[in-house]
Amino acid sequence: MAKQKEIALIMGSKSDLPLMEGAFKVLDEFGVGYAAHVMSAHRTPERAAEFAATAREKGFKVIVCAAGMAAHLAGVMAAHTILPVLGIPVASEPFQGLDALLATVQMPPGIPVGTVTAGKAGAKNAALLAIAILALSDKGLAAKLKEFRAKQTAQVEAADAELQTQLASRG
Ligand code: RP5
Repeated sequence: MAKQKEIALIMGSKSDLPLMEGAFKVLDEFGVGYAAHVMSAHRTPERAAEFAATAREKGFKVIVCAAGMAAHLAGVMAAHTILPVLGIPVASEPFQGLDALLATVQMPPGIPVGTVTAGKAGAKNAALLAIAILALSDKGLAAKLKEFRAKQTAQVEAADAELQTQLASRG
């Protein structure tokens, strides 16, 4: 049986795909099912609204949106669903993502968007945050998330140990 797609990854343009690949990678590593689509708050407004309005009944639990410039995608999606919506601001010229950050994060009270780090780190963090939301009701996923954190901690500690060895060898 096909895996239930629990996370919807929506990008405002196909040009956002290289960034969104980071989210695919994390979700693949955790074995979480997802769907990915190109939809725009401005270029395909009806399609974006319809997707958000029907996402919950289709079994999605979190919607992640990546968009640049006047990044209204996450906000528009959030306006049409009670699912948690996470927004990744994408950097573009000439404001290097500050425009997308403000458009994504500055939602009016009542319609929240969980805005993550801009750019590539944001794609990874959005996937991890979506996993953390699913892990509230999925013990297997919670265990994987703890394992991920422990491994990450060990990597940083190993990097520090390596640095200390290098510094010591300088005398
Ligand atoms: C946004 O505008 C997209 O999310 C993309 O980040 C940006 C530029 O879009 P393209 O001109 O590359 O299609 O809607």
